[in-house]
Amino acid sequence: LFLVLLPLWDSVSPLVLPLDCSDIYNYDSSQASGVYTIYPIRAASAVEVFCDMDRLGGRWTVFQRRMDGSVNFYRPWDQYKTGFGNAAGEYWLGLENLYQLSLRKRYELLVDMEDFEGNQVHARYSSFSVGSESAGYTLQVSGFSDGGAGNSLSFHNGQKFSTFDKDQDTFTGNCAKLYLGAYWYGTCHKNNPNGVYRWGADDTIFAVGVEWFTWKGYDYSLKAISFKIRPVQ
Ligand SMILES: [Ca+2]
Repeated sequence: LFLVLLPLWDSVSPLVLPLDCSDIYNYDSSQASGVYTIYPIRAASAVEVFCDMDRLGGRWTVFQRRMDGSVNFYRPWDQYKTGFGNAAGEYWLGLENLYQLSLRKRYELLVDMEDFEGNQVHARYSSFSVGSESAGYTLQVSGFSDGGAGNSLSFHNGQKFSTFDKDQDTFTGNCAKLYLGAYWYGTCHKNNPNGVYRWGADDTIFAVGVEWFTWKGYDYSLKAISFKIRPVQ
């Protein structure tokens, strides 16, 4: 009897490594927003992440965050694959982690953003997943609902991820080099969250900033943007 019950008990125990912030919340719903360790792949895959336990019911795993321009996001493929930055500040969780999470659960996506005047808007998508590296870490996103930001992401649905040293976009040129970011570029972008942090309105170089076109256009670089996912219940 003990041998039968042990796995059942174990499956709801905090001793099981959390896959994402939703697991952390479900073990203890009093947990505050902050930095936690998750295990998107297996025990050896420990990675620090910011968990948003407040917005729209919480349980969000933040996989991209810009907030102060402290981290350089113009980085090569291997770093976008594995992740970089600081979970307490600006960071990218990593494409392989996103793929592994997508394998295990069905996720929704929330994109929160803020300008330098203190305005806050969001865009929400009821379905989000990232494919395997051999498939180019292809983005699948659908089910838009507007929180004032407009829909700048559906344009990128079905696109592979590109960095300056790995051009997988559908443009004749290299979108990552042209717009100084790394993203699921098509021909090229309607949002550029991994672009140059340039503190607000700036039209000196076209569309290279941290932008969300349907909210602020191509000549305004946002103060903050974050991409966060949680399992669909
Ligand atoms: Ca290209």
